[in-house]
Amino acid sequence: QLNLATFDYNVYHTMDEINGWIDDMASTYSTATKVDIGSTYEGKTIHGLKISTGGFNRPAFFIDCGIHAREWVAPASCMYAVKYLVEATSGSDEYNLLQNIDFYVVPVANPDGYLYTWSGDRMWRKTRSNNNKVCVGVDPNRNWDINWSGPGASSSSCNDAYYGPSAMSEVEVQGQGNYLRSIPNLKGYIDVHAYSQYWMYPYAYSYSTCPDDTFLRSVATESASAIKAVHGTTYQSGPISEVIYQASGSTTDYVYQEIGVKCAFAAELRDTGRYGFTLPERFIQPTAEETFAGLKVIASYVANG
Ligand code: ING
Ligand code: ZN
Repeated sequence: QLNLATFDYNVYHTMDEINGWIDDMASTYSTATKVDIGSTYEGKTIHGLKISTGGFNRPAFFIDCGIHAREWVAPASCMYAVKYLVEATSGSDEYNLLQNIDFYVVPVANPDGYLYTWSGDRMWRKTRSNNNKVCVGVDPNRNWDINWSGPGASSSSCNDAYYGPSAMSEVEVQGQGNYLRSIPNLKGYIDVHAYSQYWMYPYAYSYSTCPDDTFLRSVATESASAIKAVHGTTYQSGPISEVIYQASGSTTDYVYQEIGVKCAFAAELRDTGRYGFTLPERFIQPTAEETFAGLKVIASYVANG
């Protein structure tokens, strides 16, 4: 067991430390419950925390982090988000949100990959599955059954955007899909990546505008303003395909189109490339603070149906 009182949110943590922290959060805070999302290729369990003050089938907001192993500021910021939620004091935005909605936070959605960034290759992105191909690993953000193997995904096992041997081939993706479908009133979803400072929404797989473009554009713009208000950081907002690039088989598109969650987003946190994936630890706190402001905007729409 760790000591939560001295837990340092401003350093990057190992997979074991994060799992210990999840246990401690669940045992310390009555609003936090440990949830198991699924398992990994190497047999680990993907853990998350549900933060809820009760109620019955409240609208749920699922915050998915660390799907890509090397994007360390994403898990770190999501752990901060959990801290802010469990420590919410009466009258704060987060306190009020917790009267109406449930949060699910998965700090590390790709534990095998994350472990490997600590022990093998700091720049690893994918899962660690062995598909008897030249290279190991599948991009879990190209493996979903939404325009699978289409534009913006690679058929080469050695490519970082390898879509895998079949749609939903990755056990991590299967587990997460099942878990997301099992949440009775899922109303919001965000996939948190790094880096580039973008706040985005569907589609990734197509350049056409999604049916909720007007609504999602306004929510994303409002999130970017809320982010800027914290530390002056500029985030660009818009559809994934337009802002970043076309990408098939992504989680956000799947949750939007196949699960039917209107408030589906994807974020790219700091920075814009100076440090990239190896963002120094002194930037964790400001990144987490502004990210939480953006997340609260989405949560407010989840709360209001
Ligand atoms: N970028 C994301 C990627 O998977 C993305 C961009 C987000 C694509 C959401 C599709 C959906 O390529 C990084 N940095 O991983
Ligand atoms: Zn990513």
